[in-house]
Amino acid sequence: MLGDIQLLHKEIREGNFLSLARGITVVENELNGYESLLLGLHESRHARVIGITGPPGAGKSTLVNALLHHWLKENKKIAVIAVDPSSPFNYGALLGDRIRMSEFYTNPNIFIRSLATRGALGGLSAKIIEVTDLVKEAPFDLVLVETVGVGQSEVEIAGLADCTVVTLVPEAGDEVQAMKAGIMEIANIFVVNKADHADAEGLYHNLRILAHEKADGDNEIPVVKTVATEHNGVAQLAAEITKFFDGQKAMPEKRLQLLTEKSWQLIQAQRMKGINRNRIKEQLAAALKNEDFNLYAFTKQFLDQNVRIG
Ligand SMILES: Nc1nc2c(ncn2[C@@H]2O[C@H](COP(=O)(O)OP(=O)(O)OP(=O)(O)O)[C@@H](O)[C@H]2O)c(=O)[nH]1
Ligand SMILES: [Mg+2]
Repeated sequence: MLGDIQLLHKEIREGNFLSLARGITVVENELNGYESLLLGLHESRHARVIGITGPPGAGKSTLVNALLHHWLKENKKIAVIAVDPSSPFNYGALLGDRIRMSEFYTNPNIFIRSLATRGALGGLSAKIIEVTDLVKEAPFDLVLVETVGVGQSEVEIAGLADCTVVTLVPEAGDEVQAMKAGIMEIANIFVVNKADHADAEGLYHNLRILAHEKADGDNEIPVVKTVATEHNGVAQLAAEITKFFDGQKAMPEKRLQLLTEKSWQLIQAQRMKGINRNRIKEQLAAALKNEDFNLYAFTKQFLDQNVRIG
């Protein structure tokens, strides 16, 4: 088995897409060899990871599609990891993504993979981290990770990506409000997509003011207007991403911060392994039959029996 994993790893490093797809399945489902595959990864070999986040329907996939067109002209090799929205509400949009992206499925420079979300606490981020790290092992220039951002998940994507692009749209009025509550901290670049809509200018203006207020010396978060469907503003967005990466070269602090965040997520996932609400409920139902039931004693016992230490 170990030999198989070594071969798989070698093929992934050589850029074999089929092997990469298999490797992701191994990691995603924690199949045999999952741990040794991850333990063999080379941290130093990396493609840059760009997180594209924002509310449902903001045009993230359309934007990714337009960026792919742009970067393909520069001969870049790119991977896209689309983190599936878990709610059935988004299913139509997801199908739309597939159709829109299908033109790239046979392109030898583009690798696209969807990742299903997990319900368990910590499960989602740890899996995205693991899969992204595996994808980085293949010879890509850029890895794009699209996630629907609703509150906490945006913060999580920022812990994963070298550059976080927060995509907003004019129609949702309370977004700037939400940003004040923390999204501001995680955005490296703001996109005002659907700039063809009438009130885009207002959102753009407000974001510029916010970015200016939060500016750290000359480092003001750029705000880019796009019409993703028309590919308008996409070259400018790509240029801002490149500029951001160029500015990051001299910042080892950011790398340390990212690795700390990733390690924290992985530790959390490890510690929560085998723990889920159903299991707690089952054991609780049994324990409640005992007349001197005590929640704290129950919890302590549950932890003793279920948490893998070390
Ligand atoms: N008018 C206009 N429509 C756009 C623009 N960008 C995207 N759209 C449309 O907005 C809808 C949603 O676009 P998606 O790219 O699927 O949005 P998303 O953020 O990936 O959506 P989820 O993944 O479901 O969160 C689609 O119908 C797009 O055609 C734009 O710049 N202008
Ligand atoms: Mg999408």
